[in-house]
Amino acid sequence: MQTTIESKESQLLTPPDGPAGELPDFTTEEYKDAYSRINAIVIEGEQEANDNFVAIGSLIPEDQDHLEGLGRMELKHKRGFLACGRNLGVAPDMAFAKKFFAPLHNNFLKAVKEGKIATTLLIQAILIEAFAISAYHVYIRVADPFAKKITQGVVMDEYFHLNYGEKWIKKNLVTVKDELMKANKINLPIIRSMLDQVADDASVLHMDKEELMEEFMIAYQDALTAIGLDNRDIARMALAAVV
Ligand code: PL3
Ligand code: FE2
Ligand code: FE2
Repeated sequence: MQTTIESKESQLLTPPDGPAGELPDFTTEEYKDAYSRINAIVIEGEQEANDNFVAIGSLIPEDQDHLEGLGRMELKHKRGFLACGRNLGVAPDMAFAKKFFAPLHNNFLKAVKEGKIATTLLIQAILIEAFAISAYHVYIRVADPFAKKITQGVVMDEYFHLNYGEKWIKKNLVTVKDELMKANKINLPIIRSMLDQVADDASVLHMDKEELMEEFMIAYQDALTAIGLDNRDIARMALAAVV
């Protein structure tokens, strides 16, 4: 068969075989039911991300304006995901999403009260942002065309948020390393359990759990490298997800 440039391009655009690569039927009740929880999780996650960046701004006065700017980006993301649900005729289950975030959110609020900046940044700018980046990457491959466009715009911004956390922690690493390790030991297992909780609904959206975990570990380990940690520290931190 003669291969034209055009057909090569379309091969590249064809998703891989298997359920995670095929587009789901966005109109079924099963899809909409799963979407009502996943959509709520991202809406709540974006709202809490705004609140968290504003709270972190109160702890780092010299960056307050910048952090409030990051928060405003999160509110824009929230509006984008609200539109995704509306577009599919789905009402987000916000009560479910609030419960989903509660353990991590409570730890965040406690760290703010105690003035533990590194812990707040680990939770919001590293763990939550890496979770969002990985989930959005996987979702983009199987999203409806409307949501795909919105999510592509959002994921670019999330790297910017991750980058803020990386830079602050890197600059202060000598003094905050112990706090960072302790906070990671407590909060990485919570992220792991959030992933477990979302896996069944995600698979209805044709998002594969292994792929989600893989993407998360890439974003998380890249962030730890950018912070200036060595391979041994990174391995030690990542192990908190399994033990
Ligand atoms: C920070 O900017 C955002 C925090 C959001 C956390 C999202 C967690 C994602 C869970 C799985 C969602 C799959 C994507 C579906 C999008 C409708
Ligand atoms: Fe966001
Ligand atoms: Fe973000």
